[in-house]
Amino acid sequence: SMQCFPSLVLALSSLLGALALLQLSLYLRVPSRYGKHEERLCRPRGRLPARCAWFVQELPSFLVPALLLALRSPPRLEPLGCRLLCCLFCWHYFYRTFIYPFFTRGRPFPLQLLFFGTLFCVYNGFLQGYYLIYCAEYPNDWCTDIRFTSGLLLFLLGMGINIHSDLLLRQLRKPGEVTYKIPQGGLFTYVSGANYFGEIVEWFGFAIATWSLPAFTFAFFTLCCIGPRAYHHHRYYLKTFTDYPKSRKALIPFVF
Ligand code: NDX
Repeated sequence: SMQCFPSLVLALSSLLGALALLQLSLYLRVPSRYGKHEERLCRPRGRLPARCAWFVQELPSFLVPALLLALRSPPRLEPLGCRLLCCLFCWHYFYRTFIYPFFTRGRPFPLQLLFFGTLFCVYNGFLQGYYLIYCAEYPNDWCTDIRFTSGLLLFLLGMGINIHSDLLLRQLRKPGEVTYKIPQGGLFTYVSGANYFGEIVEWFGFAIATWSLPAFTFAFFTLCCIGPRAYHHHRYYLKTFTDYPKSRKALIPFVF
């Protein structure tokens, strides 16, 4: 049966960190090519409807840790912190897999990115789940530790912002429509990438609550992945809409 190999956790986390840096260097200058940044003419490749694509891509991030949790033998009942944290991760990806895709009105998603996205979700789902279920050790009163409580609060706040902002984006379109409009309301009043801001707050909250290398590395990866995307969305809006609100920032309210 499986056991904890700390060097495996270290190796997988390091590779994730390296991928984050690679991503930052790739996507600071040019955006990742899906959604409003896809270059139609240059890439006549296959695409999958957004619903299928997001479902397939995100499913492993739910399934892998959920299976690890369910199949661990003997079942790990103590400490409560581990199971709670693993459930938080699964909860996010339950939303992202089973709820988000069924309501999205996004454009078809490029197959090539779908392939890498799915691989990424298997990898990260395994790393976070394996660490929490086989390696993490918390004192029995971790649930009352300031890191756990403040991290959990940030996680819930970020998740709320993320889900609400995704809802606002969806309501910009009628079913079947694929045009872009100026997002309004909620945190979009302050930033172009309100959904990304929420997601980043969420994963840094998770990192603080778990106080672990894999979770901090994943939060950093998220920042390097969707941070540049928020910046490119912002530039796209400024270029496309002459009446775009002047005071709105790219990612962080009032700052950047
Ligand atoms: N999926 C995380 N890297 C990613 C898919 C792409 O969950 O090769 C990471 C995730 C993957 C990426 C994933 C990992 C890295 C990959 C990358 C592709 C390349 C990259 C694999 C897995 C890679 C290396 C080199 C390291 C291997 O038509 P449309 O689709 O544009 O419509 C949009 C609509 N919308 C509007 N509608 C009307 N008017 C407007 N103005 C509109 N603006 C947008 O709203 C969409 O239907 C919807 C949302 O669009 P957008 O662009 O704001 O968000 P999107 O990027 O699609 O993300 C959706 C949600 C969001 O909540 C975000 O926070 C979360 O997913 N997310 C996304 C990406 C990664 C991630 C979270 C994370 O890292 N935690």
